[in-house]
Amino acid sequence: MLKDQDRIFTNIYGLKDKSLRGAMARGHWDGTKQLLEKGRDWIVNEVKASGLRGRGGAGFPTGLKWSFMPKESDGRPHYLVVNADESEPGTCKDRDIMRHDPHTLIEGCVVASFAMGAHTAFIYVRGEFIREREALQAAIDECYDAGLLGKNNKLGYDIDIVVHHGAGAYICGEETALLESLEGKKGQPRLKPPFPANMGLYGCPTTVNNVESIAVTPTILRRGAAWYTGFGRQNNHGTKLYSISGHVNRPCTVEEAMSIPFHELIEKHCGGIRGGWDNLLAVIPGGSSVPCVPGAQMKDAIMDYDGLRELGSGLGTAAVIVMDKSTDIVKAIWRLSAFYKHESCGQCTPCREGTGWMMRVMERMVKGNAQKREIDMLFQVSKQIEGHTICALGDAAAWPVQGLIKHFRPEMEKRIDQYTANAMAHGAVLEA
Ligand code: L3W
Ligand code: SF4
Repeated sequence: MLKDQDRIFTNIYGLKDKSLRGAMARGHWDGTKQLLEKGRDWIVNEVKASGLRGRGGAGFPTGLKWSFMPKESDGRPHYLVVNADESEPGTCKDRDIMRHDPHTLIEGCVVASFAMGAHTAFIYVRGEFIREREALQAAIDECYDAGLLGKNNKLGYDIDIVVHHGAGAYICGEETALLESLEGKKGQPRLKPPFPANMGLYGCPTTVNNVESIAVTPTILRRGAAWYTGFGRQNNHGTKLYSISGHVNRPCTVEEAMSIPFHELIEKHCGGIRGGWDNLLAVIPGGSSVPCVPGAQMKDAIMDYDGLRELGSGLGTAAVIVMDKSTDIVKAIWRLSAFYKHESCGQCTPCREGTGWMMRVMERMVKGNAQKREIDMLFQVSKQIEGHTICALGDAAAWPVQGLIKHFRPEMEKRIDQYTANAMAHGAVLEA
């Protein structure tokens, strides 16, 4: 288990003073100027060496992403954009950072902006996050008052931080849709390439990072890349905020080491599975966009990118949704299908049409009002969505359905048999 002194987030539950004074007393904003004096290259290289991977779901190496930003200015300003549009079902970690430990994010914005030559950082906050925005803005105002932000500040690097409030669309968490929205347009994803590092906000070099990715960087730089790589396995280093919800005895968000065994995570922080481990049906280990894993396989799972990929799923945002045997798993996945259908921006046909199609078939699967061959058809349709869309929402809609069919096909077939038997008992004439 991670020791308290190794935790980066020292106020994730909001029990301590979250003001600038409180944050400083807990070690934040310590020697920030000295970190900047070490230079852009040192910062980027240290973040690369730490092995930090993007905490928003894709796990792209953060230092590498920073290194994509042009070193020399061609006259266009550079921007840092923080993706605080946390909307992935099950995910509630960035919310806690902004609400209770906002100075980790603000200091991270300074360090990251400096490393990439940006003088303005935008934080795009999810529309529903009113208290988070207020806490963040209050903390930013404190920093302006204390001379840590703005022009001619004490740190010797001019930097402004602008909080932008979204309007409540999941798709605006996709980085290019977020940029469109920030520019005042409809939040629809752009084709990539060009990637934001070349052509981002207002056509300028831009890096988009998740809240947690940015918030951890000052501590990594203070303690050193070697300290960070001391946690987790090769390619899966660091500490991580896990949001654990569903059928555990004590749902929580907790910072733990990467690669912690699932069993340990649940026992130590959540008081175990409701009704005991034999009552575990399935887990969605990384937010709703990754496939579910049957409980029997999850018992020995390692909670990192590779460990969960080997189980056919993913770490995603590390939002761990636990389902016990009281769960109607077909209905649970149908609910996700409905979510993705609702959130599809409608820009590309496989996603716009496919998500609705999947949702409607899943609706019938919940009742069993279907034919068994439709299970294969459903799988084929999901395969035609996966990889054929502009953004990852199409994949995200397809994977939960694929996971259901792969692991719970007998449950789907049982329902169809029951529905058919009931219908025949009532004299229905069924289609061939
Ligand atoms: C320059 C290249 N940059 C990749 C950058 C790219 C992006 C990052 C990752 O989706 C996933 C999605 C959700 N040159 C580059 C390059 N980049 N190649 O690296 O890119 P990518 O395409 O792998 O992923 P993405 O489009 O950012 C993110 C999944 O996360 N997810 C949850 C999302 C929801 C939240 C939330 O609510 N907070 O994060 C969960 O699994 O489905 O697969 O920056 O530009 N050659
Ligand atoms: Fe929009 Fe879906 Fe296409 Fe993404 S995949 S651009 S959400 S229609």
